[in-house]
Amino acid sequence: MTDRIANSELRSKLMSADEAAQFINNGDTVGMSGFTGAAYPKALPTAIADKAKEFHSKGDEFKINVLTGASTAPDCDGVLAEADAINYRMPYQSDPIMRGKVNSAEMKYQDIHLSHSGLQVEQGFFGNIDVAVIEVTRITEEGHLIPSSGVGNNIEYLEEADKVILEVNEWQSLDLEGMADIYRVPHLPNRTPIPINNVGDRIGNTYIQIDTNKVVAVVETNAPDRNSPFKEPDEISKQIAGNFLDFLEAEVAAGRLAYDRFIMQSGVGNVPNAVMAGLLDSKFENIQAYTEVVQDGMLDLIDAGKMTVSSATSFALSPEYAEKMNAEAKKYRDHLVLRPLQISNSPEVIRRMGLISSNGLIEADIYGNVNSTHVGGTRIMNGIGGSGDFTRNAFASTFISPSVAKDGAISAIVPFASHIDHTEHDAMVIITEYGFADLRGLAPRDRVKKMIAVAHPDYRPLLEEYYERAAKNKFLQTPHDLATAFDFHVNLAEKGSMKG
Ligand code: 0RQ
Repeated sequence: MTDRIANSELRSKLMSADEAAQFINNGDTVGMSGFTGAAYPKALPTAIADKAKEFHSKGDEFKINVLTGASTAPDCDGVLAEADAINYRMPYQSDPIMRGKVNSAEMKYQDIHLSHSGLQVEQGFFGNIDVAVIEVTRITEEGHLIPSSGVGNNIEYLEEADKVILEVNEWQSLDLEGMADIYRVPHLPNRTPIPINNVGDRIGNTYIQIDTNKVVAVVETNAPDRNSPFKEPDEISKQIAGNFLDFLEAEVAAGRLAYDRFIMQSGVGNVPNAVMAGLLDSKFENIQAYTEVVQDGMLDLIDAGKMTVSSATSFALSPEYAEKMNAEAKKYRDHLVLRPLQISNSPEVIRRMGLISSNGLIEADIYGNVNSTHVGGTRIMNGIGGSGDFTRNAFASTFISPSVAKDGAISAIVPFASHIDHTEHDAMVIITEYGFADLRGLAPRDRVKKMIAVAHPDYRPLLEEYYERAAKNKFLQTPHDLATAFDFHVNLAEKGSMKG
C-alpha cells in the first residue's frame, strides 16, 4: 500500500483518519473532493462526524462548511449531516439525510451552477478555505497527485486551502493514471480561450501539482465509491428513450445532425441510462460525449464500438460497472478524459462543441420553463448541478422525464413552474413517454398545445382549462391566471394529488 505514496516527505505524514481530523476545527471551511458518488474522501468525513458528536455531547459547538464538486455518499454527506456537523454546504447534494436537514433549515445549502463553483472559490465568496481533503489514487515520487475517479473542484481547493489532507485509496485502480487531463484555467482577468476543439483533446498534465509543504496528513483507505445501482429500464423509460431517438432522427431529417459523430451530454439517472441503451441499437455511430459524468451506458456504447470518446469530470457508475472499470481501466483510458469541473462544464467549450444536452426535470410549465430542483417550489430535491451549464450552451437542450411522478399524483407538466431553474429561453425540447415538444421557433402561445400533448392524458383537460382561463386575460404574450396558476401545487399540498 505505501508504495502508492512514492514521495518520502508525504509518506512521513501518514496517520489515521482520527488523527488527521484533529487538523479540522469548529467553524472551518473544508473543500472536499467528490462528485456524484465518486472520488470523495472515504475516512475523514466519518472521523469529522465522530469529532462533532464528541463536541456536541459536551455541549460544545462543532460545525464546518463543506464545499465539494457535487454529490458524495452516505459515508460523506450522510454521516456529516446526521452528526449535525455542517453549517453550510455547496454546490450540489443528493443525500436523503442532508436533504431533510436542508429542508428543515438545520443546515444551509447553496445550489449553484457547477461551472461557477470553482471560480467563486477562487474569488473568495466562501471565505478562507482552511482545509482541503482530497482523495487520490497515488502520490508520485515528485509529490504529484494522481486523481482517482473524479477531478471536480480539487485543483481550486488544493490551491486555496491553508492545509491539505490527502486520502490515498487503494480500491481505485492504478490504471486510472493517464485518464485525467489537468489544465489550469487562468485566473481572471487573465483568461485565455480553453484550447479544446475536439471532445478528446488533451491539453494538460495527467497529475495535479501541489505545494507539498501544505500537506499536514496523509491517510490510507481501501473503500469503494458509492456506486448506486441503476434500475433496469422499465416500459416508460424505454418509451422516453424511443421519443428521444425520434427527436434525434428528426434533427437528422432537418439536416441539423449527422448519424456520424453526434455529441451528447447526459444527466444522471435511470432515464438517461435508458436513453443510452436506446442509442446502442440506433443508426448513430462514433458517438461522443462532452458531459459531466461517465455512466454505465457509456461503457456499453464504448464496448459496442458505438462511442469513441467521452469527456467528463468523474464517474457515476453502478457497483457492477465500477468493478468493470477497475478491471479494465487501461482499455477505457483510451476513450475517457477526466477534466477539472471548470473545463468539463465550461460554457465556452460546450458552446463550441454544438452538443445536444439531456437532463431530468421535476416539472415544466406550459411555456417551457423548467424546475429541476424544488418539489412544490420550496422543497429541495438535489440541485441544479451542471444542467444549467449545458442547457444554456447546448446547440439543442432537451429535458427528459416521465409525465407523472408518485403514481400519478404529480404531473410533470404544470400551468406555472413553482420554481424556475431553466427559463423558457433556455429549455428547447421537452420529452416524456408521450412524445417530444420541440419549442424552438415558437412564440409562447404556440408552445402550449405542444406541451399539453406530452402531458399525461389525465392532466390534459386540467391544463387546457387553465389555458382557456388564462387566455381571457388582458395581456396575452404569456397568458396566465395568477389566481389559479398554482392550483396544481396547492392541491398536492392540501389533498395529496395535483388533480385535486
Ligand atoms: O422519487 O425515487 O422517491 O420515487 O424524483 O425521479 O423519475 O427516477 O428521475 O432520477 O432522473 O430524477 C429532476 C430529481 C429527476 C434529477 C431529477 C421524484 C420521483 C423519484 C427521481 P422516488 P426519476 P431522475 C447532471 C445534471 C437536477 C440536476 C441535473 C435531478 C425521484 O434529474 O436532480 O439535471 N436533476 N443535473 O418520484 C415530486 C415531482 C417529481 C418528483 C420526480 N415533480 N415532484 N417528486 N420526482 N419528479 C448531474 C449533475 O449535475 C451532478
